[in-house]
Amino acid sequence: MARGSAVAWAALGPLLWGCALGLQGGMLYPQESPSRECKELDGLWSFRADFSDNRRRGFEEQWYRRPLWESGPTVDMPVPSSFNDISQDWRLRHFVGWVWYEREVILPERWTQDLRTRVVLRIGSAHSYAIVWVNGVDTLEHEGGYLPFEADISNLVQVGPLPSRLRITIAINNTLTPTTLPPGTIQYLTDTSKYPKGYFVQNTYFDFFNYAGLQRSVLLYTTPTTYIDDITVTTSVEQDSGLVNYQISVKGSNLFKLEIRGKGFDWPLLVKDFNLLRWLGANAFRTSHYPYAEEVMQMCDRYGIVVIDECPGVGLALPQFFNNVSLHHHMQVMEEVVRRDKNHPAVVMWSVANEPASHLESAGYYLKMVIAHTKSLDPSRPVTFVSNSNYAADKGAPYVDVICLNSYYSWYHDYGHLELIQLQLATQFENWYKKYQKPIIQSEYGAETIAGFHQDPPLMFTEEYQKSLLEQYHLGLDQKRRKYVVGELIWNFADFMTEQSPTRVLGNKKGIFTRQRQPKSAAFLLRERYWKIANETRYPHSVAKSQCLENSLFT
Ligand code: BDP
Repeated sequence: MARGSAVAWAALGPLLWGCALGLQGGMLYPQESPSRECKELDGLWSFRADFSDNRRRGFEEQWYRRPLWESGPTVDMPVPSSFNDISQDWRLRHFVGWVWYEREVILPERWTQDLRTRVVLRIGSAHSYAIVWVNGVDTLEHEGGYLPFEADISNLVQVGPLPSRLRITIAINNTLTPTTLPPGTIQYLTDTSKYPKGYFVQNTYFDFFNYAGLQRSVLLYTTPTTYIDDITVTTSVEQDSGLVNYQISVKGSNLFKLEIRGKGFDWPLLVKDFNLLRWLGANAFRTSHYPYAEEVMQMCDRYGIVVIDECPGVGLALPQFFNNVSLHHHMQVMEEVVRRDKNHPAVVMWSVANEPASHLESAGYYLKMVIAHTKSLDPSRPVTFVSNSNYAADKGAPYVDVICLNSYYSWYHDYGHLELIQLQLATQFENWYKKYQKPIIQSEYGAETIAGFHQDPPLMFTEEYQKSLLEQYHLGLDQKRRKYVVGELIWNFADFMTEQSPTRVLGNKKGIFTRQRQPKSAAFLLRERYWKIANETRYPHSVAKSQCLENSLFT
């Protein structure tokens, strides 16, 4: 949509890296500058869920053509937030289908009159399929939640004398299908003795609640008509000098409100979480199981937290999810992830999936292709996916740089038998290392724990059990840490909401902090451990550190 077709690449530094071949255009984080103004559209939007049987009434009646209130009742919906947790209407919590958001904005006169100004509408994320209209004009469509998308809307706002009032309508569909990321299926329940006619449910194959809506900020910003579209920063070392290279593409000549925001972006929560990471002495996390908000990545850069940046490739559990349409979409999503996050020094590795059914032949091919594509987009960073398959059966592991493993010894089996953990963990590491000779990260381990439940000797679900289970894991991890195990990531930082099931008590409770960010006993154990390790490896030339990196890709 950019006006002016000239695209100039200004290379301002030696280009050591011919990357970004597959990246179409930039997705820079909007920042105010002498030549850019921003107008945040966070706050109250008008909202309506389309409860009609086929969920398509909004399109049939063209709700986008007129103010939303004219076609029926609307409710207030805060942005950013997930629509599921806001209303007392239970139907909204589990709603599957199209929801409609609308907001009117008054633009500064200069934006509408100055033809040397570009006006861009940017949506931080809309889960999961979105169509955007500006003043009733179909402007933009985007598939996939968790990543930003934008459109130059100058030609819609600069149309003669003062149409300074702008109506933005966004229809969002949260239905997960076999070709979305994450995938899902819709199941119609046809037994009329049990279910009303047309009754359906959304099946998912991952362990978090499928919150949806405008969960990150929406904003308008301006650039001059000649503007920087993209920046790519790469680093290298020449003799004893560190080099920072950059390539610029120019175009054109408080209190927690958890429960009520779903996973809507929240600054106080973000700052609290980083304070907790610092308190813990933690230095890394994985964006399980989708890219986090850009503000999170910026905080990681600032706080020195390294990140395994994971795309929404979660729930790839069924054979039919490994098809060509999904593969193509998955590659496109990786392009969007790399395009958005490539310049964050915090990102140390890309993860293309979590626990795919990687024992399948079709999954092997699929993962090979997605990993190769990601490497072609960014040859400078290692690529992985997170496996919970058996080492002998996994078909994707040959293609990763680092093996990432999830295991739940003495939790999902051998209930209560904490004494088995060290043996089972050692077997896991030895098998994988013998087969692949690659560095290994324990990317998940943990136990469900309800804060305030106590029992000694420990029983499952108590704080004592979580603590003891982690202790056993740590003994096993310490055996390999100085050899080839290069990282350990607890599951999970904090409790989180999931779908309802007999194994989940108001969500997943494997957090070492509650959802309100209060520590369980295990948080103190981890704090001691992380700081101890940090102090051991503080000096770059210490024996501990060089041993730790032995055989790793990073030497
Ligand atoms: C792992 C999944 C994660 C779940 C976790 C659990 O990667 O999403 O939340 O198990 O069961 O398999 O707690």
